[in-house]
Amino acid sequence: MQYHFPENFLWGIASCAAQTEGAAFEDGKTASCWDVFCRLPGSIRGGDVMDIACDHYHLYEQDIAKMARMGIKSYRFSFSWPRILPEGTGRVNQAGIDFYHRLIRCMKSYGIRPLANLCHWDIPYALQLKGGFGNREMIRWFGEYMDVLLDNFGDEVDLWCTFNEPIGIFVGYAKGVKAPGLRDEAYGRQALHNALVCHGEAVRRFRERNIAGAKIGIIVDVWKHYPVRPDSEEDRAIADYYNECDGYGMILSPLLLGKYDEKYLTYLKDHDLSLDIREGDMELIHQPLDYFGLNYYNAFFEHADEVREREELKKKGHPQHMKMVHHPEMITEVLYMLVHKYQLKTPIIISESGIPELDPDHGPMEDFLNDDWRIDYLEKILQGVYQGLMAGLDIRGYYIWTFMDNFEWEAGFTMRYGLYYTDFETLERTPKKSAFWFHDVIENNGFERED
Ligand code: IFM
Repeated sequence: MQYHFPENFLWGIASCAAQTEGAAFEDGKTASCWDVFCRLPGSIRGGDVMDIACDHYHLYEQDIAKMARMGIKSYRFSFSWPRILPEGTGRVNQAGIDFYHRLIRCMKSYGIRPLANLCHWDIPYALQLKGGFGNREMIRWFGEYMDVLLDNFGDEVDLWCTFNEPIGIFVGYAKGVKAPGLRDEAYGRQALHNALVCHGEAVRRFRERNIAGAKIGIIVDVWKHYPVRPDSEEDRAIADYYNECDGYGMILSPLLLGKYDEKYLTYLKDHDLSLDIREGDMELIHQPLDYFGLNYYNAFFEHADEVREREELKKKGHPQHMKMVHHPEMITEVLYMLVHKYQLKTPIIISESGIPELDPDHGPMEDFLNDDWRIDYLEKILQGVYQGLMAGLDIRGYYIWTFMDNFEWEAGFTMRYGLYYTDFETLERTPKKSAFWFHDVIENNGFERED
């Protein structure tokens, strides 16, 4: 069957400053919360740090040239807040501004459209010391950061995004496995609420400028949990918990419906937790978006017995408890959920999808280049996107995570998501089979597949 995508479909690549740029302490950039978190013993597999990462800061020209050869139409990158505002607020670092000018101009010289993301978790450590997203002052600081970006790049970038995956903030403050490494559930839930208000404040300031043609949205990852046995109350309750109280529901309900879900509110009450929600917060969060970015990786099917077993293993210190079963096809159901349950009316961009290969022992490059299994997975996701399009959903683009293997947060350099293989010693990038595949998909504006 032929999968042919709409004209002007935005084929893109997504990345993130902290995971790729390196130059962590160069040209006036100060530490981000992640630079510090990496240095906490035991926080990152193998003790890796992101100081050099892929050195995209210096090698961006060759990276963008490679993207251009692949035919990429849009490059989703993020600004490093501590590179722009080393103290988080106040003093602007001109060298940081200059770098992003060079980066954006380079993309545009190849006709690649920038999609600029404000926050991909790496806030300035200076602000982390003041509580980070746990501190409501963050709303003002975030707004100021938005203003600095609009002052400098408002006429160069027409596609903006406030946050990538705000859930990462909850995980970092409540569960400790991401920066800043705190394990305080109440604080984590409040930090997430505050981050959503930051999003709203940034959108408000963006609207004030009335920049002709410029669009703003937010990117949310949806890992949906389903009951294995839909008639089992236990399985349903587990799936509900993960969706509404530990996952996307905590973000999509306020963002798209203007209120927290009843199940979440009940959970908070039952666990003696409460959120500090101030007057105007919900309106600020629930502002019209120009597009919605969906990151889709996988879905989970929950069986109460397996969950109990998993929890037991976790208690005994075996965190690698989840058997990874892949469900690329479930993206269509998630798209329908956005439109039906969350009443999404704006265009949708699939802002990330990808699949990693583990490399804990740093095996030879040749083992990673023939990634047919990645191509199979990405095609299945695209089949799901296509089904959504055929059902009339307004899907405007599809971005792959990611251009080159990079620093995969708590997994350090042991998880390879790239279409290009990165040799982290020499920093050489080598295309995998999937890079050629994506080139062909873009060139043909689709692909052909039998099943
Ligand atoms: O690497 C991350 C990215 O930063 C956010 N989305 C998921 C990716 C893969 O885990």
